[in-house]
Amino acid sequence: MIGAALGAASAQKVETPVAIGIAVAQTSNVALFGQEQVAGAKLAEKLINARGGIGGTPIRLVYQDAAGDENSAINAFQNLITKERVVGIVGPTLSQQAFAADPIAERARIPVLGPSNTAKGIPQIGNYIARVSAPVTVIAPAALKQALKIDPKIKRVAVMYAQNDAFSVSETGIFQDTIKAQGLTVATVQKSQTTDTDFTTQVTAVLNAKADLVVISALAADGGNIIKQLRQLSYKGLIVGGNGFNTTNLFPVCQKDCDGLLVAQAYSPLQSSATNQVFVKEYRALYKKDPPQFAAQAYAGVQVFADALRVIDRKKKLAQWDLGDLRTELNKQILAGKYNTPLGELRFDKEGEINQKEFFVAQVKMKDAKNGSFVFVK
Ligand code: ILE
Repeated sequence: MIGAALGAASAQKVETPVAIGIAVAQTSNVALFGQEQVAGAKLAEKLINARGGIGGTPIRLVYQDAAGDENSAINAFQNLITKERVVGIVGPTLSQQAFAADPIAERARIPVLGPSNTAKGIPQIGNYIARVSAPVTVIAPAALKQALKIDPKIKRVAVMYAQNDAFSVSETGIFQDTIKAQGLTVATVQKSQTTDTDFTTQVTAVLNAKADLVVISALAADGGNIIKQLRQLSYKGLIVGGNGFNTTNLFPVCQKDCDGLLVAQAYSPLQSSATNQVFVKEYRALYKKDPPQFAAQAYAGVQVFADALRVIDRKKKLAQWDLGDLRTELNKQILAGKYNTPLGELRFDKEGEINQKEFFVAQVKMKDAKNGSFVFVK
């Protein structure tokens, strides 16, 4: 069996407990999101196993740090596929990483559920790639429309985005289309890098453009600094942040200047389904806080794998499957099923794109310099 670790998946039986790979950012700036994903995945493993796992067989999550760059994500995927022989992978954290790592899984025929990849084109990477994270096309417009509700006099919108990040590029495209479709003017478009820390040039251009709304597509560390520097240089209007701003880990970065930020949400602890209310209660009991979107999505990713595996297991016990055959069957079953998750009822289209019904918008309310919360306004 030692040699089998290097051999083709097709000659291997499925091991129990059933291994599911989690390849998210546990280090780097991207861990600002990844931490929440690990928290969500851990709770899923705990609850699924407490309820009997897959027809009596427990699941076992295998973590590989995908960090914040493409190579780390590729290595994490390769380890999970060949060494850990997982049945499927939840990951990576960034779309930028998914475009590099997902093709590895596609070639090895391992189902992947993107837990937070929201750029356009992710499910189209391959037949084995689906996602539980609603794309920019459906989420991004919500926060912008909320800003217009709060301040109907908004006319001139400044757009900022991280040009070295696939998701940010994708999201800003949707934001800019929505701005125009709402009859507003794009007053300026400012580009930065996710690794930048000084945004004086861009912020100065935004102020010169006399914008009455700023819309930013970036990740949490750079994005938080952009907000801080906008306020330091006296920008007074509303700010809409994209999906990269959807974590309380942003608060220590922009501190009191995070106050008032609008961010669309693919998840709300207030969503009333029984499944979500149990999830919220268990999350609070374990972590002493409300579940954030990235935790809920990672939880949903693990849950979808478990629910689909359960259907397969009822036809033929998982331990009797050939690993390669099971991965293919699992991929088919994921796309065929319907799932009651904390995100609400989910299905996938035939390409693996998520079909989710409810979206929300929250506004940041800071209590003091470092602590605050997302207050749901829609
Ligand atoms: N949604 C983004 C992406 O697809 C980030 C994920 C914010 C954490 O890359």
